Amino acid sequence: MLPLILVLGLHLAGQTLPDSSSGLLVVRLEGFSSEEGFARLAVFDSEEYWPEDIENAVVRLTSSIQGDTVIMHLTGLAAGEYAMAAFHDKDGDAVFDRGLFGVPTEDYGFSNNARGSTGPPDFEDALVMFEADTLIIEISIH
Ligand SMILES: [Ca+2]
Repeated sequence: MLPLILVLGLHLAGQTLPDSSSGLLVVRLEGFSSEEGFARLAVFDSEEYWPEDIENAVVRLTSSIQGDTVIMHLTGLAAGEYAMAAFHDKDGDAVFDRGLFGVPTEDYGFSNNARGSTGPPDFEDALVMFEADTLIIEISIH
């Protein structure tokens, strides 16, 4: 076994050490009611734009939907605290749609599965710590 361990050790030593942006963020969105349209995710590092000003999100991801679950992978995100908002863009117009009195007409969810009492949850309640490692987040869409 010793030679194998030695070879493995040398191999690891030759790799680039992880830096602050080498982590992998995996976001599992579940609970889609149909495969219509797209799943959209926005990652925020500032309360200023939370949660609907997605033009100013750090990262925006879009995926087609198969079954009731979507898994998104994100690399290159700097370590830090982030809050995520996701929604089911059923009509594919890239807008989180609302009906009368601002009531959402598309399903949505937030990191930590945070819920607000009368509106979106507080930014702090949805914050997750992302470090230079793999982080798996699950968000229920409803
Ligand atoms: Ca829409």
